[in-house]
Amino acid sequence: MAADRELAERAFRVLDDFRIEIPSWGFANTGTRFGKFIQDAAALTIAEKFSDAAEVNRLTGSTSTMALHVLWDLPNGLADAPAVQALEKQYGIRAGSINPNLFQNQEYKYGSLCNPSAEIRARAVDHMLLSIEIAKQLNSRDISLWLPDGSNYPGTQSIRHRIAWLEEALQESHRHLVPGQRLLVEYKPFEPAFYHTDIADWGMALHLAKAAGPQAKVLVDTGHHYASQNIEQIVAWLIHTNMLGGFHFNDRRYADDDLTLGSIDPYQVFRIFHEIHAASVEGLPLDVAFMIDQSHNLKGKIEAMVQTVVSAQELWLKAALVDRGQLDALQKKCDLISAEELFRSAFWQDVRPLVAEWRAARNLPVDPLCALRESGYVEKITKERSSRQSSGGSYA
Ligand code: RM4
Ligand code: MN
Ligand code: MN
Repeated sequence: MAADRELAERAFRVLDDFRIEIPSWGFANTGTRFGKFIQDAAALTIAEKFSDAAEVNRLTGSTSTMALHVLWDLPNGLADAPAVQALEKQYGIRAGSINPNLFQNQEYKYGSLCNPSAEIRARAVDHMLLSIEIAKQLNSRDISLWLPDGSNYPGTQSIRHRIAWLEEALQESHRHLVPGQRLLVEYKPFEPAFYHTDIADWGMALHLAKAAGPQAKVLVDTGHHYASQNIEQIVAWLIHTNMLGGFHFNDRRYADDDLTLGSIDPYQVFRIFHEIHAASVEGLPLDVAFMIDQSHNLKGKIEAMVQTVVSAQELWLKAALVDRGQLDALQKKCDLISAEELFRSAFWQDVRPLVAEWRAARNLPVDPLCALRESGYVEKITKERSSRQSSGGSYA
């Protein structure tokens, strides 16, 4: 009994500390490069995105910030900041990471920060600076840069010149950060470019973050790896070098699928979380932003976000429950079977009753998905929003 109490208390502490940021674009109509299936309940305005985010936070208790994408959420730049601040107050959700958008302008056809034209590069840097200003206004700590730049045909661009332009652009952006702000550099192997991508992997992102300055770190989007890449090893390296800034969580089967976290390979999320817990127990410096980067073309958006956060809570707790003292001893002895069994058992342990206990203790709905269904929220917004939905438009 006492052991049960101790376990529950440990679990409660782990879950109390768990925070994961949800993306505004997860509530909007988004699609694949082939098309979008419009959903009647999708959010059309930033106010609706805040409202949906508040609902997810009410149900899960772990998502008090929402990532914003500059062009989609603040199309008028700084002029939109006061409206966002009002929504923060109204809904009790804070603006989270600010995501520059360097992938929609026609002039970025041959690149943004890496465009061979100095004029276009300068305009892309201006957008970075605007994003940093917006982040300052909104008290957002992180600017998360995902860069679409690259080329489609061999020999058509100087890969090296583009590296140098990118270093300059990131250094210039870094000069505008205030203390405490961070520039997170995200990588992705391909798409939209299909021959070379300027920030294709964690090595390139690590170099660029180091070149940019001390407030720049690497962002790992779990969907941005080739099949069978060992992501937890990349995470371990980034922790070791104190360069891990944050995550975009989602799952993948083929490429950048943006599927629900843990829906394809929950063991991988567990292994990533294990690296973070292990480093934290060892007292290593860690300052890692957990964010979700998912958009659902087919699933209901709020349901999918709740499902995602619940999966994250469960996997985070499972990984926290690995007996690290014992694991360390087994690793040192090279007792492979016992070490693996200990590790695997934590993964297979059903923590759902513990999470439910925590929810009840914190006045959260014990079954968030069921509570969402019973609340009538989705029906209500479906009625309110359906007549205004239209097809087409940009990605989000
Ligand atoms: C990219 C990348 C970025 C996200 C956009 C929408 O593939 O993951 O982080 O902002 O998609
Ligand atoms: Mn991402
Ligand atoms: Mn992506």
